Amino acid sequence: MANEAEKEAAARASLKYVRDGLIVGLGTGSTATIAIRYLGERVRNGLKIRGIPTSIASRDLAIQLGIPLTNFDEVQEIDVTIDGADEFDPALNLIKGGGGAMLREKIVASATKKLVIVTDSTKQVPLLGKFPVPVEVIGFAEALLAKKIAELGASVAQRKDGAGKPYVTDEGHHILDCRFGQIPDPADLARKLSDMPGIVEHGLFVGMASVLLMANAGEVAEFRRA
Ligand code: A5P
Repeated sequence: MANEAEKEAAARASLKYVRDGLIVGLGTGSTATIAIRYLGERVRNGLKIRGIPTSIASRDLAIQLGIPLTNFDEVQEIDVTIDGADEFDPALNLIKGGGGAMLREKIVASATKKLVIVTDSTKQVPLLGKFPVPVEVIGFAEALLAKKIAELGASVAQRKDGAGKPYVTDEGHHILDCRFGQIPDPADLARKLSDMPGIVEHGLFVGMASVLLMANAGEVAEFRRA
């Protein structure tokens, strides 16, 4: 089954978690985008939800589709968030941020009762780390942090945009993509990164996902965090 068809199937399966009256976190990335499009279709057919987007791109898409939006001034708890992931392990720890949105994604996830992750079958790994961990940094500290993260054993590269310039996030920061290789203890690494002043956020999501829907060869497998 092609990747695109798997993303489509996983995104479609996530709709069973959405019903009238819910506040819904809207993820970022290609799989979450498909889910937002399905939500838009449901809203056109009468579904009553309010969305909180995790990026400017997802906000713009939701507006275009007519999905009513809200924000943290109005609500402090999100019922369900549908988002993608770059990798997940058997404990449903995640690497996110391939699309550069992990800061808002993690804020939304932290305010969410049920975080539903949708992926194709390429995202499943026994141990995280094939995918680099994106780390969003304050410009002032960038060179210092690149050295400090390298001392933890990573090879570190500044993310570039399509024009070869430093990639700038929705919140105006740069991203360091940090290749650690296999990460045996994601919670430990997450703590070490969070403890470094100047790191705004990183893409390790430990113990946050409630449910993960992974499409594989025509089936959608559902994993729940123990
Ligand atoms: C966006 O910043 C990411 O966290 C995405 O959720 C992640 O990169 C997965 O994206 P795809 O669904 O496009 O693979």
